[in-house]
Amino acid sequence: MTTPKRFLTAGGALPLDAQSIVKDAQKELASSQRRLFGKRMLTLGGLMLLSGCDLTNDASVNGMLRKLSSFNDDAQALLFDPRKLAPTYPESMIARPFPFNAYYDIDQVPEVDAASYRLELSGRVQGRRVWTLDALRALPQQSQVTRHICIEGWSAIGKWGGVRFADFLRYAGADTTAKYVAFHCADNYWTSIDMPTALHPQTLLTLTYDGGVLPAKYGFPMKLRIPTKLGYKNPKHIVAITVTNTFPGGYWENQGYNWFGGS
Ligand SMILES: Nc1nc2c(c(=O)[nH]1)N[C@H]1C(S)=C(S)[C@@H](COP(=O)(O)O)O[C@H]1N2
Ligand SMILES: [Mo]
Repeated sequence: MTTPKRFLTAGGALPLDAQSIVKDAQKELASSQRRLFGKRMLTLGGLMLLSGCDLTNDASVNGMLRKLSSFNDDAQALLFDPRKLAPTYPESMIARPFPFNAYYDIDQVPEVDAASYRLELSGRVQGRRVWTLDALRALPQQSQVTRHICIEGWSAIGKWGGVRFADFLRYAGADTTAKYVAFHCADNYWTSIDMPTALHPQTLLTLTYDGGVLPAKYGFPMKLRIPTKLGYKNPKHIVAITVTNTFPGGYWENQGYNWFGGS
């Protein structure tokens, strides 16, 4: 019988089983990543070689977990097909009432004043940097019925309407060759997306929900609705948008949620 390999730090045996933690993280990798490597799973040993990690201390374990996560981001970005559409549904399938979710309770929802509201653009933007709600409402609008999927284990079909985000970026003179678009929200939430997703035809800067003005709980005055991404990549109450080549991270992403967050 072989004894399990122990991992030693300068101070002695590692209290946590480094190898099993990394193995669990590896199992979590999306099946998309397996497709990328054909039928072969990248082995733990292979990843250790690639990343130079030896898993002998906490820093090394954390480094490996970060590697796995960014590796997953890269794989998802490579596999993202900018023309592939998320499913759409008949209006009869809309969930009523639609669920509310945020990192706080519903009685903490921010109240944004419509008249004084301004959407501010920064970074790689040549054109108009300050937008009122009326200016946004004056742009061509469209709506779609899609499924919102939350990582916490629920999904619901809803109908959102607004401006195609790719069009908005062009109206604003944004550099669409930049890598990222970041969003800051009235409740201090923030997230960011890759440019191919920003330009996806179903990514909408939405101002309405189910035919009416977007209610406060669903993100008044606007929610970026991205049906190709998980719920946490769909920011509500957006007040600032930055077009940038510097990786911006996000509220949940910086706490370990996968940054690409494809659904
Ligand atoms: N500003 C802001 N946007 C946010 C969040 C948040 O807490 N604040 N939560 C996200 C998460 S995890 C989900 S599932 C959806 C929920 O949107 P809903 O309340 O319209 O269902 O909003 C996303 N966008
Ligand atoms: Mo979510």
